[in-house]
Amino acid sequence: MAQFQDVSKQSGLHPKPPGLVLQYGTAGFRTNAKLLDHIMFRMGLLATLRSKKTKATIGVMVTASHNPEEDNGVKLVDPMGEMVTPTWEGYATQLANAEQEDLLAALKDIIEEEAINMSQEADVFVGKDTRSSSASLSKAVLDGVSALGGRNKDYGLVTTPQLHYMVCCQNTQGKYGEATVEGYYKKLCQAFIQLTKNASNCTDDQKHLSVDGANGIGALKVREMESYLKKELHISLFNDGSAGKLNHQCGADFVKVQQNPPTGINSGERCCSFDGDADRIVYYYTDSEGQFHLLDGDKVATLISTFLKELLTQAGIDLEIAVVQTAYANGSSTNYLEDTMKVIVRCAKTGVKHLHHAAQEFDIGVYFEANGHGTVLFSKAAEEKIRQLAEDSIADDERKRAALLLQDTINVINQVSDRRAIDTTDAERRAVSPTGLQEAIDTLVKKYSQARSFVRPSGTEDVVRVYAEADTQESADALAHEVSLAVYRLAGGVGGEPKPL
Ligand code: G16
Repeated sequence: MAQFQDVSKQSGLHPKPPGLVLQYGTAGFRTNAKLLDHIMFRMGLLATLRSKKTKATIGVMVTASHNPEEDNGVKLVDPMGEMVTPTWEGYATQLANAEQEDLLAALKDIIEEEAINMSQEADVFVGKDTRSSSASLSKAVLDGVSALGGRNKDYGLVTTPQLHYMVCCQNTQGKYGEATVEGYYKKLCQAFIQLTKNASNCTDDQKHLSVDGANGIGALKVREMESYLKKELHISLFNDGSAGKLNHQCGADFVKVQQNPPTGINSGERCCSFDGDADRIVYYYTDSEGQFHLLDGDKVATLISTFLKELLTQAGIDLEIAVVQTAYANGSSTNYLEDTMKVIVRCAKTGVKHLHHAAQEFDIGVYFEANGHGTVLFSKAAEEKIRQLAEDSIADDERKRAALLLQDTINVINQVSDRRAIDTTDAERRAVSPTGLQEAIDTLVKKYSQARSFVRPSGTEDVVRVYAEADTQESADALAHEVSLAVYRLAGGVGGEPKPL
């Protein structure tokens, strides 16, 4: 077939280094940018197949998010703006690792397995972050799309949530919004303005926010969005990419891990940080005694679910709210949600796709990873109940006002989503291999009060992540160090023993 001739020809321009094996990780492929040209071309091919299969537009985002500048990566976006389905993650790995001479066979295997009609048209939306490698890598994606006869729309520099939004708008024929960057700003900002107008007692001070753009795409896009906010929010932008390096000493991951403000921000009140593709956000402030306070994903989920619960009570609407967390959620946030807020709490594996899936089971599913990824999902039935009340001419004013606030909330939330020596179970909270590691962790945890610890291989970086909590910072740091040493010894660590924190 002519299509496959193009693939053969074009793939020669994006050759795979022989023997290189890469896995589709937590959020796609991610490694040093120099190793990714063939992956990008092949993900262009795969996105085209996925589009033919689903008869819908598919998204491809070129970004390595919170990773250092020299890395890059790719995330695939499914028709409703969610992360690509797990079966296709498997195909992505197969296609990525096929040696050059086996590429066509690997492609045909997927076509056969999924019974794809190759005469079906295909559309792929492509976006990229500000990394210097992103321009040529996104070009490789576009080459892959055209090699299989797909149509593409190159959105250029966009945040990951913006690309998810475009895909969802396109596949809902504009019902979700207009599939342009301007449409995105208009939809979100109008809802935000409405929400702040309806919310009582919003002072001028509360309308100011310091934003750390992580020297990445988030900074560019916040600048663009500012005029749509019509002075309802005054933004001071830091780490805007004009001087510093992407994610270096700044950004959501830095702030969360270091529990400190980023370079450039003299954190007073109301600050927030994005990550490198602006799909994470954490908030923070420093109190009058100079103490730094982080409002991470756990805290954000708690605040949002409290807010929603109050509105539902005022509106008199009976809807089930659940909060989905990961093993990284601080134990006291889980207790608070369950015991005080009386909301259902579920634990899912790390990765937005897992949380998203779990959140879809409820009328309202609030999901946040502690690192700042998250959103709120409203079921269609929940949206409908809220809409009916908002439009009900005989409902009393307080109930209607609550319903209108809930509607604004729905609109302001972008609902679309989203080492190997260690193997885990129980939503990654317990290690099953290597032998003896979980027992060692259990013994160490018992030495401390209110302590919890777990380890898991990262799916985005070549590291093992160690989580520890305890009643004091010193104990948590000491436990983290002891668990790191256990991992190092039992799982064959490299690069010298971990140092105390
Ligand atoms: C991605 C995923 C997140 C995950 C993070 C870290 O985020 O979308 O769900 O929490 O990786 O994953 P890991 O601990 O496996 O390295 P991002 O912002 O890096 O794309």
